[in-house]
Amino acid sequence: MVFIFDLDGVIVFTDRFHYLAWKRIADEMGIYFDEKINNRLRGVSRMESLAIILERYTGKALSEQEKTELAEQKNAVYRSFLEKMTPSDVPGEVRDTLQKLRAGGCKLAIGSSSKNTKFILERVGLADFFDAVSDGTNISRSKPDPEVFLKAAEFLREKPEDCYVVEDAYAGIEAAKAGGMRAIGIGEAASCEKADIAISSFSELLGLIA
Ligand code: B16
Ligand code: MG
Repeated sequence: MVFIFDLDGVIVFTDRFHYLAWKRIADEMGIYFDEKINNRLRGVSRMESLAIILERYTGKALSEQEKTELAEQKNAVYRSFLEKMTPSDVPGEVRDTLQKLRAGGCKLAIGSSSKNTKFILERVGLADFFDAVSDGTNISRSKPDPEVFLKAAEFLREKPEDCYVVEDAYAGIEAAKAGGMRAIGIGEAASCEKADIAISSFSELLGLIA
């Protein structure tokens, strides 16, 4: 079987760091931001995330240059959290399951919107683990567009219809379906009605290869 994993919210829980970094920027600008709004940022690109946060901004109009600077400031704060990550930031259940899927002959790839994907994989000791990595650096359209997953399938030389995508974001489930793949929802996305399969814990994936 072929699995393409989303990164943030599936393999590692960097969603907390995204929240804290955006919260700092929002607070500095006097913009209301909470964890419910943060859920809308799952799987969406950095600039689209900023646009969602700015929906509640009431100050003077911002130029594209100012928006880019805000996104860079957020990324600097976010990177300061990432620098502290270690292999222990991958839950034991996730690491064990990945190893068992690999031992069971599955092909495993990453499909993440993040431009920080390779840095995160290095920090947690998974830089050489996956058969392919498709991320925010090789796409021009973010989830719910299927580009990131189609690229992962291409890197693996597999047909989209043979791939299972594991996602925590509604945008990611939509992307998988738009790409003609099977979508497995976990976390927030377990309640997404477009998901083909819902799982409540990562190790349930082993049931699919049994
Ligand atoms: P970056 P995923 C996504 O990762 C995050 O869920 C989303 O919140 C973030 O805005 C996006 O990556 C871009 O991240 O700023 O690091 O390029 O869930 O697709 O693995
Ligand atoms: Mg995610």
